[in-house]
Amino acid sequence: MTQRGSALNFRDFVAELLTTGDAVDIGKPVSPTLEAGAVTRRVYDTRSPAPLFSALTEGDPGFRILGAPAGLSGRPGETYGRLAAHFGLGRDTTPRDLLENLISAMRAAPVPPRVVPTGPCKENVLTGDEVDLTRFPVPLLHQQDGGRYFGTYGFHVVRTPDERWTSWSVSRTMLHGPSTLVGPAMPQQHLGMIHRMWAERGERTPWAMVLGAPPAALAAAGMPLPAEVDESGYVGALTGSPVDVVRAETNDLYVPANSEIVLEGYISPDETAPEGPMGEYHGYSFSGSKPQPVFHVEAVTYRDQAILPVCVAGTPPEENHTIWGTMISAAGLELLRSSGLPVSMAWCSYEAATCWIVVSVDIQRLARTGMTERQLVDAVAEVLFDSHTGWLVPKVLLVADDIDITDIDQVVWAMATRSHPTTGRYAYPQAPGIPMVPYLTPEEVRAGRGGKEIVSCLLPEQFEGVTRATTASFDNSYPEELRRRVVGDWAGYGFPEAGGSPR
Ligand SMILES: Cc1cc2nc3c(=O)[nH]c(=O)nc-3n(C[C@H](O)[C@H](O)[C@H](O)COP(=O)(O)O)c2cc1C
Ligand SMILES: [Mn+2]
Repeated sequence: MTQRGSALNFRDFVAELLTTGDAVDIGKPVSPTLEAGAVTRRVYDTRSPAPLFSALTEGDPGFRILGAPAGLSGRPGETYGRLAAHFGLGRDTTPRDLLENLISAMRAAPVPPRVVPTGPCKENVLTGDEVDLTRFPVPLLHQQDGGRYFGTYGFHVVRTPDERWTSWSVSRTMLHGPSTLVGPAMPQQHLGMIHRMWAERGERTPWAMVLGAPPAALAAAGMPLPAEVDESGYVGALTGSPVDVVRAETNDLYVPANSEIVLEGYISPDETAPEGPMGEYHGYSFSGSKPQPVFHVEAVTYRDQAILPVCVAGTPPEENHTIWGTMISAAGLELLRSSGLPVSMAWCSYEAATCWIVVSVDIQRLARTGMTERQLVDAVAEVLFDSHTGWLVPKVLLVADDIDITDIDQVVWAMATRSHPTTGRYAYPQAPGIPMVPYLTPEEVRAGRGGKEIVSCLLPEQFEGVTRATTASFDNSYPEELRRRVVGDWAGYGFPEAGGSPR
């Protein structure tokens, strides 16, 4: 029996989305060449249910694609429902509940995976000459892309040569040949770190890539946990049960037993090939390809009727914002809080395409520290910008915690009305950061530094724990009794019921 439930079984996750109406089984023939990508892009934009493409016009019959696996939902009160299903949480889960859940698992003891003899991912096994990745419906996602992308929502499995540390991490892979893929393995990311350890010995990196993985495992593989931490143990702590894993056919790595598709083989120590361009998480597609490592596939195993999950990266909200951004928010919040700073919440606004993180500050606690703005900002920079997590996000916004930072309208209001243009912006040109940020100069990209800033939206008196003005709003400008009457009698005034979500 394989383990079940939406967090630990991708097939159950898809079934749950279909049952709750948050996925649509599309029986109409759809082409993996641009059409599945176009439908998925429009699904993100319209917050529609996830598309399950069941009748693809290319690839061997039977294979399916799930688009927008963590897109947002347009149903009132269920915005984060698909995301929450990755963790087995209810459809009404709030961002704060998501983060607290992720953080408690960071603090808990890891629960290592459990090795089982076999599992559904072994229903079909192709090795050697039988390996032909073009039998799968590998989609062309945007017309600007330099190739078809197999791995947009899967994770790499690699282990250090001394077997001390096994990393699960999400990073894209493009189809290169019938049995080869090509994709980035940045040296700051754990995939690149471990690949380098093998390459320095002149050896191939034993490798596997898992697609249609247990959703909680995919999310953890997109989370900047510290180096030397096995994501598998974190998933066990997060879900409360060890992940069932099976040994790969051709190397000594272990993969979740009920995964939809498993590719196994090795990363060449020195061979590269052009990869990209691809529409990316920041919302742009730049022209030109870059040389990246080549992944050789020596065996493919897959479930019957396998489902390939696909993220069509680009303007928000897609999985680079909803999954990556949320996992960064949790890791960042845990770092800031455990450093002792007066921080109550952190959130990568999906609308900012994982290019900023908003941090809310408890101004009462801030006042007790006696810190100046400069001191607070430098302390936040030291904690975040020096970390594996902070490397990923170039901008930090500081706001008082009267602002609900998961509400972009409130963040915009705070930025416009509270941030001083001459004293409120602090640049950190020496801080290292991800070179993919669109506004970086070629010199900054080469140096791997620059373009990082902290914007303070804290008012001067908030450093004394005081807010000079009260908010002129429905919540704050009327007696409670009147507010209750107005809400209660809304239809009586002649308005349609509910009338949107009041803040
Ligand atoms: C849908 C999605 C796509 C991603 N694509 C990439 C990618 O192509 N390259 C990359 O370095 N990180 C990518 N990431 C982010 C990494 O998975 C993330 O930074 C993670 O922390 C990396 O694992 P590591 O911390 O073990 O190195 C992606 C994340 C998600 C959720
Ligand atoms: Mn890692």
